[in-house]
Amino acid sequence: MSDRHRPRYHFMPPANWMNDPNGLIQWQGTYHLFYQHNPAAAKWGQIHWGHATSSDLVYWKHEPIALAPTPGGPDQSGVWSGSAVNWEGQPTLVYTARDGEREAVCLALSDDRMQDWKKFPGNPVIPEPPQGLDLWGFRDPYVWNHHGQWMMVIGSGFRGEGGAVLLYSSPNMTDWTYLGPLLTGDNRQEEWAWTGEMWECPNFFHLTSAQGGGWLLMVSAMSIKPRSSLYTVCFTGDFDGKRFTPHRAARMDGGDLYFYAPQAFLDEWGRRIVFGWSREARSEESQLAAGWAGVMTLPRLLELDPDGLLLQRPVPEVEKLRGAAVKGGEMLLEPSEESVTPIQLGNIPGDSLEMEVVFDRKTGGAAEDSFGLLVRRSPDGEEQTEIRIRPSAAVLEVDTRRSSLSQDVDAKVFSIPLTSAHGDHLHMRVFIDCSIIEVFVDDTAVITARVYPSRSDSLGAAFFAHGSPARVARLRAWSMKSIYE
Ligand code: DQQ
Repeated sequence: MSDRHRPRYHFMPPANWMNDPNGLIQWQGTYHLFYQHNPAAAKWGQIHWGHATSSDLVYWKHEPIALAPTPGGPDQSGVWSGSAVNWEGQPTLVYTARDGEREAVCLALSDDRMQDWKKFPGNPVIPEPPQGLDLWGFRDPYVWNHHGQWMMVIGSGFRGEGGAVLLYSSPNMTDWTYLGPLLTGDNRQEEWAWTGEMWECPNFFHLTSAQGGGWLLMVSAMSIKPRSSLYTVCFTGDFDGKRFTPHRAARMDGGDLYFYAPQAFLDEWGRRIVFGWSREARSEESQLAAGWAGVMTLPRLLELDPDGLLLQRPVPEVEKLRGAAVKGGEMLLEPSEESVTPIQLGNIPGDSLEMEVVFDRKTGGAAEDSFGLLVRRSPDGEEQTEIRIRPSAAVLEVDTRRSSLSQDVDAKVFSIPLTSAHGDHLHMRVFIDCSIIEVFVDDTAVITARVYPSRSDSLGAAFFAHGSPARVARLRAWSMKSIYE
């Protein structure tokens, strides 16, 4: 395929539209990734569940479409997001059935091969939201087994109040009892981030750590008017079997709506792994012309550090894609507004690589001081994407305002706090795959961004420092193999 912006080592369907990851599960060793899919066009529409399998979370095999809307059925307008569980030894999908504006919870079952899904004859298992509540939305069931009892969280919002996650339980997977809201947002608070009016795609799970761990609630916060996806919010706290008491809340990815509707699952090794959906940042017209839209992020391993801070890093399997490598030693970056320090990438293509850079950690300084990396850079710097650290504000930023000369793209400065300040060094990993860039700093600050350079020579990389000197302790870069060849 000749489309320069089409990623080569991130999961995508063969063609057309993809949004949320769904039904993530490892079954008898095989990873299954389902996803929201419009097989008819590269735009959102009549949503099906696409399906792919993998033995290593890196290389994927496309499988037949798993679920399609049934004419006249409760899902006739779309098979929306949901999760997968092992229900008495049988692979079971728990999904949102859309009929017009109505949303209900349905099940689909298969044998171990997961090639032929049958909708449960007793569908819908939850036909409507609880009575007497004034809600925005009722969708995206996420199910787990809690001490022998089935539990489910559903995304919603209380009108005039804020987003909400509704908690249900069931002894048998088919009869569900509403237990009350697991957590409700407050649409007036903006102390650290506004959490919108509705919460989509809740995920709720315990993350174990050496210190015992904690419960995590991930929600995709949405504004109703204007209708827009905001970002994924992650709460960490305690769960007593009925109520969740959050102690900490943070945006999970500074790329905001470009890392949305993530789903986490536990693999057979006990690892909690999350995939997010990265939507396109170019016009619908360009997406239709390209014939594809939507990319899965790299699978990320979730862990808690000793202070209860969420750690996110790509699963180690991703390293098998590394090819040609370059290394660089210590380097002092003199501050300059005009000149940059080019990075010699040799044979490594500047649009398909991983970079690992260790910088000396800096704190404080003047407000305008910054340092970092320029990637997808044309030789004259006309196009470039700036990945910068601003020590005074203690933030990581990805600036896409000069990423493309095209006016067709959403370009802005993405920002996320640097929450971990341990040690003398700051550890940055950058994954570039054509139009998707994922930046991880100290495994705690993450930004996913989309870029569409218009120049075919926007393939360079360089270091920069503004305001005061910075120091690179070490650099390594690898070309990344395509998963599609
Ligand atoms: N996408 C699905 C919904 C979900 C939203 C529809 C989040 O189930 O709430 O495609 O992106």
